[in-house]
Amino acid sequence: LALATVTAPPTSVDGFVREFLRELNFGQGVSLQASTVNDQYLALARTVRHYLMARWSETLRRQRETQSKGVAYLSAEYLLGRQLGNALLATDLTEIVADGLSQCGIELADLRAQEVEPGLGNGGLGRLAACFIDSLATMSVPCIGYGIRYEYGIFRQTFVEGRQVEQPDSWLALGAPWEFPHPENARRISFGGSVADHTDDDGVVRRRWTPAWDVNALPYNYMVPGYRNGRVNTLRLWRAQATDAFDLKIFNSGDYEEAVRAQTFAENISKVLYPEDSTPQGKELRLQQQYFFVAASIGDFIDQQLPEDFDLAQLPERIIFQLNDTHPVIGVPELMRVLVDEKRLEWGAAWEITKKCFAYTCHTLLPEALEVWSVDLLGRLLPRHLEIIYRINEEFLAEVRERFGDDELRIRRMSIIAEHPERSVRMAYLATVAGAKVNGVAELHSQLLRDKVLPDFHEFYPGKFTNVTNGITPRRFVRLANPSLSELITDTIGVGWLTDLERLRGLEPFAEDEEFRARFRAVKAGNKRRLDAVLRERDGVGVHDDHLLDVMVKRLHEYKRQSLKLLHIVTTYDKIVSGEVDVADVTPRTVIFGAKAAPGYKMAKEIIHLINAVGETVNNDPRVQDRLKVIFPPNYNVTLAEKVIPAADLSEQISLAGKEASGTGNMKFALNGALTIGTDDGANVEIRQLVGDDNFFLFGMLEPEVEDLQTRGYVPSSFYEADADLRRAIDLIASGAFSGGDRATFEPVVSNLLYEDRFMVLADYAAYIEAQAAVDAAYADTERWTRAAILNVARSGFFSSDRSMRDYIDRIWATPPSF
Ligand code: 26Q
Repeated sequence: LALATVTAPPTSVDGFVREFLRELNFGQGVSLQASTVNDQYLALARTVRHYLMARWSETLRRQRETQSKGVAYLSAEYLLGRQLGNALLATDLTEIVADGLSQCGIELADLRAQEVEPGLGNGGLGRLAACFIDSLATMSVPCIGYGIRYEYGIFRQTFVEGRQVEQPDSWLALGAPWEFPHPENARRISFGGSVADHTDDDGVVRRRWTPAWDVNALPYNYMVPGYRNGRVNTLRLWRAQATDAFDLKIFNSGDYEEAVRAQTFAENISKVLYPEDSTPQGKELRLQQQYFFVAASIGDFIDQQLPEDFDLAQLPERIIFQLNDTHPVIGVPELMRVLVDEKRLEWGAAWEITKKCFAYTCHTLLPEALEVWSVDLLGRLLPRHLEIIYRINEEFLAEVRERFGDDELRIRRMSIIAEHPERSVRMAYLATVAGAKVNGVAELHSQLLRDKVLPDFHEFYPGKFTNVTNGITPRRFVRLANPSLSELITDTIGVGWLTDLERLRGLEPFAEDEEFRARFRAVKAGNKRRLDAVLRERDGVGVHDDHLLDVMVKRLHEYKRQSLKLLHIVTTYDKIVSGEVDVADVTPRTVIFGAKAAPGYKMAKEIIHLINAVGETVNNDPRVQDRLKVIFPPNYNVTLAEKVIPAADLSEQISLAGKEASGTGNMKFALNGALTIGTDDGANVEIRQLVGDDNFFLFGMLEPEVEDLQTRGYVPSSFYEADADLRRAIDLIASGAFSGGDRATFEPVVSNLLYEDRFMVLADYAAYIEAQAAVDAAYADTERWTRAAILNVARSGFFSSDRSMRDYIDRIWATPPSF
């Protein structure tokens, strides 16, 4: 009977201590006295797992029993952040564990600090996936996340003489206590070879794919605990392993070296996360990764999660595959292949099913970020899939012709196959044709998607397009990251807000309460001191708690315009050292940057170098008297975000209007009581609408103005000529003031701004400087600033990813019968 259900260990301090020591002794094989911090961390993680186990098996049992419709989230990235704190929060075990550990002479904080975060994503898109699966678990929605178990996640960033140097992220090196390998569910994934007609045993001639090589896909499961609701969903990540065929070669060919090389080749597929997050190169290994995880996931869902006698015509009633950008779109021809070639459905029937099973989320507006695969490469790696894509395209274009006649220009524009500069497959078009729905990630983005990126498709399928504005999980980014603000909130409006974030509205009246404002400021000051301690320990530099803390953390990209922030710093510095302003009149500010550049993105790396160089000069110039500081902690990641964001006063969201699809950092800052200085871009638009113009520093061109300037012809140097402050800032950089007098060092950055400036930094400079002056003025009025900060928190409940998930359910997933 005890075996019929999984039970959890007793929820008491004693019960916990017994379980923890058992794990230490029998799991790690050490005594408490002899154990290292890592032993203790691993034992604790496994102990916490035990508490989640019963809920997990119960969740799986219920899912098997009810067979209700669920979501399979397909994402090449999950930027999860540390697991321990979140698991303790979800199970409400934090206090018991802290008490139990302290009885053993251990600080919980030290063990939490031992965890290496799984950095299996680049930035916004990967973190969004992590927030979404958290929300779905918390809302008790059946969801399985599918992705890749990269052996190396996003690189570890260091600086050598101010320049970025990348190091491998060995996140598995000290043990992986959160994962559950399931070799019994391994799948074989094939590649290459050829396709030919073949008469099957039923006498029907079908296309048959004879692949050239294959790999094993080994699943690793991770728990996705809902917040105190007894539910634990699953994240299933695939690891590539050589198949026996490779091993056999060792014996048969006698060429041992070649056989081992082949083995390494197979295992390379899940070796490392591609660190580019917007200008993808058409690398073959990347396409292998995509097909590898998507084919494994779709096969797994059909074979493992459905009953054996399942009627595949009912598939859309059981599952929706949500495509996180185009990275998993090869799943569309894969499902067609499975249904037609393996399950022997008619093409038409298979297409009807497939069209209902996928939905596509687009995360970009940059044309160079839209994924395409050369027909040549795709045909070599996945010949059958290429045929299927061609047929999908043929039938689609026939429909277009039927509607619009032989409008050849339109046909060429809409074809899934591009002819120039190279014949290639447009993955976003394939996703749009196959998806039941297509969504953008913020109102403005969805509008631009309809009007600028996919206008022909919007005309053809008007009902297909929708918006779901992104969100963030308040469990991690408010409760875990900002415990003192959370306590203040709960003290003021009671419990319940963590799973119903609109309740933060209840804080609005307290913006007028002087005592509440004082407490709110004390929270912010405390968070600054905490950040100061973290940064001192980490990098040996601190932050002043009487400074305005001005933060720009996000991937380094020209369109995000870190260089605009830099020009503001250089201008302020220039005004101090030239004596134009009295240093005593300068609002004391510390600017924090956090940003990784894709290793092959030259200009981004130059900008990183320049930020470090400006920091070095400004921070050490006695004339500045410590009233302007620039710090750039290396290796910004989820763990550091959780410390930086709660301490921030000012959130920098300064992308060129129309370029940032949504942004999600912007939401995290607002919910932690920072004010935003931002352009009318992405979700900034919605943040400003909600928090109010008085509580948001808007600047810069609007998207139509950007378009307009682009068509009129943008000449950056004309802005340089016309603005004395701008000229001085750029000249100062060009003069070598930040490079020991060497004018060559930053010449590429300077030239780029003056003669190219794709993202119109110079055009928005004056407006930005003016908005920053307004920030200084507002910050001087402490009570007014605090009021605005409180209103930012109170009015940002909309940005909970729980709300995003409700919107996905209502607008995309809820084809009845549903959740
Ligand atoms: C594709 C092919 C080959 C190699 C790399 C890639 C690749 C990888 C990652 C392309 C794009 C990404 C990531 C994109 C991303 O993070 N986009 C961001 O998504 C956020 C969540 O929706 C938005 O808030 C941001 O505005 C958007 O930039």
